[in-house]
Amino acid sequence: MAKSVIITCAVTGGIHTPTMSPHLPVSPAEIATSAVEASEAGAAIVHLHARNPQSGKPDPSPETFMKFLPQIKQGCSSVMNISTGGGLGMTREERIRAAMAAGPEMASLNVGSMNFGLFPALDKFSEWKHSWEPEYLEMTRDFIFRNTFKDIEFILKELSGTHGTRFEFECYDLGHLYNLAWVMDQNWLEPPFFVQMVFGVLGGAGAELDNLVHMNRVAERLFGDSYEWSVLAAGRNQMPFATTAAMLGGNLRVGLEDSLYAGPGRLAESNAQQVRQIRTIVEGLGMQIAEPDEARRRLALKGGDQVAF
Ligand code: KMH
Ligand code: ZN
Repeated sequence: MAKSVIITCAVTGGIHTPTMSPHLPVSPAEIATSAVEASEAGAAIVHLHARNPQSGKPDPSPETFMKFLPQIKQGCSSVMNISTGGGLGMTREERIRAAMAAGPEMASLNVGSMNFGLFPALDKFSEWKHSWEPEYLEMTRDFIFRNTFKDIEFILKELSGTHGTRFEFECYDLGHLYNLAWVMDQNWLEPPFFVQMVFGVLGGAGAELDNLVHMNRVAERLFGDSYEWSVLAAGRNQMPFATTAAMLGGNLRVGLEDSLYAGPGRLAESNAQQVRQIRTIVEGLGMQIAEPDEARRRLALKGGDQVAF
């Protein structure tokens, strides 16, 4: 029987800005509600960032995270995954603060430096809710998303050493898979490794099917049976790539962090809507989705009762 599909939902992220959609969760209450709804819809993992409740700007402070982490824990049993990518422009120390305070089961870990261009979105809007939004997007024209080998080692050792946190290793291009193979060779962590392949970010691999097939083949060669893989694609490629990942035997990620849409020109009204959409497709193809405890078992996570919140 085919393995079930682990759905991750990335609830708000640090890429989209409030002007882009009225449905983007911003306040701690909105983030908590949206995460719990996504869980009820079928997300075994919720990937979490925080935002300043007034401005909607990505916010690394543990105080803001702590306004929604306990609520989500109370409201559902999904695995809570705290981003260490944070918002573009945050320092390495800022990026890791919330996860260090919360000791989650899982945290994201970006395994390569890259350009990360959000500036094309500037052309789509002429008015902004907050002045930081166009500045943030413009800044990415000259921005490097820094994830050096030293950064990777620092985040990995701090979080796994202190809390036994495990990782969603985000790979935006072929070279990142080789960076991750180097990480594996250091024997800092026991397998399995959860590899999130990312497509369609300007600066990383484009959302084209042969890129997915090739990265998948290389991952298989590099990681053998030591990994679980998942796919996300930004924007309009989100659902097609998630569907393809499931059909190829992988796992998938949806959520408003990666795409604000539910169809061409149609904004998604919630994270749960996107989860329901992909769940319907997956189940329609004759596959099952994974419950949170199955995801915990397959990814060797420490358990939802072992966190510091
Ligand atoms: N939005 C993804 C492409 C992180 O949180 O560590 C990037 C991401 C990074 O998820
Ligand atoms: Zn993220």
